[in-house]
Amino acid sequence: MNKKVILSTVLPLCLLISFAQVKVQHLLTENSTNPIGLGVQQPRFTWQLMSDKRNTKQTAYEIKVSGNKGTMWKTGKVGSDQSVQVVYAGTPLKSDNKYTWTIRVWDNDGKASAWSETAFFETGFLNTSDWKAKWIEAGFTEDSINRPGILFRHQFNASKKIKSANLYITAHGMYEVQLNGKRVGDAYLTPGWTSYNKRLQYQVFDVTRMLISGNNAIGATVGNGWYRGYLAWSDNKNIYGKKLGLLAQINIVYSDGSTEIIVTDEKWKSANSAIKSVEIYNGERYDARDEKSGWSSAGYNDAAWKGVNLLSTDFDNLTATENELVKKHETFKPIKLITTPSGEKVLDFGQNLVGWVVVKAKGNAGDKIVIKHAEVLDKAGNFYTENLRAAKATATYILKGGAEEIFEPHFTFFGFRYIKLDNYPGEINPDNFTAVTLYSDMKPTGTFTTSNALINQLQHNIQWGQRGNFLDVPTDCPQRDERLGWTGDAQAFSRTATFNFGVDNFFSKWLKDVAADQEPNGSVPFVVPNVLGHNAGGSAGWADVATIIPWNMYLAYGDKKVLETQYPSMKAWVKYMTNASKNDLWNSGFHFGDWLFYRPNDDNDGRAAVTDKYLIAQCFYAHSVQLLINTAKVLNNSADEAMYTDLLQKIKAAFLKEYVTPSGRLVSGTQTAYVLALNFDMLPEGLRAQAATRLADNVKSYDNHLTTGFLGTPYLCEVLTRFGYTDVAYTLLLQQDYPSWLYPVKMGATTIWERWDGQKPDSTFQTPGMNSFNHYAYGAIGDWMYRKMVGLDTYEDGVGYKHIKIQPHIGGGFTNASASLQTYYGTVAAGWKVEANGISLDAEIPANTTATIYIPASNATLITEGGKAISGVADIKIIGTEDGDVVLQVGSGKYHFVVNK
Ligand code: RAM
Repeated sequence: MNKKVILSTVLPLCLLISFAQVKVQHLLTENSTNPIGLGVQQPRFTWQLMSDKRNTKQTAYEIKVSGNKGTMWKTGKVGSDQSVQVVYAGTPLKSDNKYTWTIRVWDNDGKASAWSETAFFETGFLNTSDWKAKWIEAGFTEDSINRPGILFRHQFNASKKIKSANLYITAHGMYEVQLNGKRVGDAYLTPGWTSYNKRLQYQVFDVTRMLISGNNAIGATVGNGWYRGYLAWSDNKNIYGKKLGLLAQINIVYSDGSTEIIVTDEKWKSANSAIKSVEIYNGERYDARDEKSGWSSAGYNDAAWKGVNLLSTDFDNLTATENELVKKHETFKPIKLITTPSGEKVLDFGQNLVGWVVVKAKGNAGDKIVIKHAEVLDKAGNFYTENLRAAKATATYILKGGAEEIFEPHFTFFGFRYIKLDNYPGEINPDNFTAVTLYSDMKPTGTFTTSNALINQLQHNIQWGQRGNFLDVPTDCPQRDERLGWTGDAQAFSRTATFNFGVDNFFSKWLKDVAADQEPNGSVPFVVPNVLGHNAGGSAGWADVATIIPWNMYLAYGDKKVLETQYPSMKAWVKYMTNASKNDLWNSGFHFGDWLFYRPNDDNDGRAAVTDKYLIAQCFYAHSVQLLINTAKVLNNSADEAMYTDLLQKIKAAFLKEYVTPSGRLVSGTQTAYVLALNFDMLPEGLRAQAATRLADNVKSYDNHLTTGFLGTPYLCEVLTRFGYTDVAYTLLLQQDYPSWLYPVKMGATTIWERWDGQKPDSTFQTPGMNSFNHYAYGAIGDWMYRKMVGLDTYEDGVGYKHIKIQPHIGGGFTNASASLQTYYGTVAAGWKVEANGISLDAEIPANTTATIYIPASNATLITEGGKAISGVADIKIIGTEDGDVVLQVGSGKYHFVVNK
């Protein structure tokens, strides 16, 4: 045999072998890649199987975890198909330690993969006694009017060669920290926002490479932040405390194995910073002339600095960081320099975003740059800030003069598309301005595109609403004097949120604050962290965040721990409603109701879609109880399951008696009333179809417009589709005038608005008292767009996309729609195209999952896959037909179906 022949036969064989073998990749610990500072004793491991072969499944796995003293956990071969969130059960972990792990799997052909690359995780402080540091505060009387940022510094000697060093740090206020003159890490607005008195997160940074053997210095700037800044209204400040403080500890391990700990203590120094004042709502005033050059480096002369005061406080509220920190993301250059009719100099960044502007400037000492922020221009084209209410949203920089200076603010953020420059020294060069976005560093997970440019813009706006308002906590809005964790908005948008970004850790963390701030009687606050007081809670549809988001996280991520952790909080909320009910009817207390529903200005003509608030309350009461039943089932708590099942029957019976006529008419004839009653199964089977018809008729009676507010909107199209009115859902989706999803798009929106008519057709604005142009609640339609329109969903019997459902709903005149989602198993994708002589459908199913696919076709003989009749494709199982669809069962792989007309 000549050489050529040998090569050509051997090569394909090698390729075949290497591709046929399953691989393990994308190792996650606690849903993150190589995290440090974990605060859990039992981290959860997730991995992905990669294989070019269809229908690849895991039948067994083996995990090895090692620490610096050897093996911590060896599972041996475990017969299991679980590849998501496998709980560590080895030797107890120690604080501030690094562990590595590796995994191999066996597939359904019984073949083993190679061992994966090793991943690692590091534990944080697992016991409060690990803290050796002391809380420090400024050693001088703070300026209580301007409340400038405060600097803390300390010089120390690291005597030997450094093997590793971790910085543990948190603050009363927001902090930024430097070591030897350099910023530590790339996180902003740390330590993030939690219910500080009960839960204050610390961060851990690996600073091994930032330290040197010899003299080092650490310096931190601390500003008001959420801790003691102005929040909510009526001069509400100092919510968590009056004084700024810092707690920091560097744990150093030297190459010779010895250790040293550097801590905040009485040896530190303090001084005022160049940040003259800084508030979340009002922005920052910074005077570069007061910068202290070299302040965070060794050798700096701090003789003029004051000492610090020690604060004796326990560490019980300290907790490791669970969510992704806020980081910088996209940047934007101005698309236009505008001189407005009233003569203002305005830069337009083309996108309503959240973050700040980095500005380059050269000038004389004392020159001032004043930057104001706005979301919109008014009808005349002038800079409009009335809707920011009391928030000054201004960044002021005073130059020190000389070389070019670069400014960006600290400890604040702005929601804006436009900036206005007042008295700018010299000519404005747009090149010197860069808008930088800031938001929690969630992984982007979803894509969604269609043949309709307006709908694609709507999706863009939904994603940007999420970017702007997932800033450590889910906020309602990012620009006015509010920016609070409104619970109703968060629950309404939570399912959609899971499609755009990975929000498992984001919500797990925030839900702990929901529980922490829950009142002893079970009432859940309007906003979390609660800054509105003990009585500001218990509203239907807001407080139900306690049950709805945990369940949504379980559905989207298969996260059972979030259910376990939140279960007491979920139960307490239901208990609250039960206690507030009489004869199983919850018809008392304050409720926001179907917030911002359709209410035209021409009052009293009967068109305002007012839904009885207690009818809404009863629906959400039932829904929360249903979610408890589901959760009790998942947690194998049959006693609770039985108890809540019994309760639910009573709640529904009371609903029927109070709000439904014998023929099935609801006392409120609104879209929201029918949507909630149908979505939460409040009506007996026999009354549902005609209720759905009433809903569809109602839509028609408003000339094919929606009239729903925050509570009805998320389920509107969902219910229409469920009861066979997808055509009506599409009509609503595609409606272009007020009220509709596309109306703001047509008005040039780049984010979702708080109100359907934030800006009216005549370009005037809704009341400035409440008119945000970046509010994600109405973006909840995204859920329907992914799950129903494209049809990419998970089954509840295989949550987290272990059992995928692909059921497209073709319509609305679209010629294509497709979506993809990064799940813990890998990429799930689906998409349909209307072709000249039929339709085509693509699906991508990751290894170790299965999918049920619904293909719109009257029978299986009309369908091909990869050019072959599906009956002849071994990997496809034909299950049957259902409502005009052929139903197929497949395993992992990529599939291209064609349905011929
Ligand atoms: C306003 C906001 C927020 C909403 C509350 C009830 O402050 O619109 O989104 O949840 O009211």
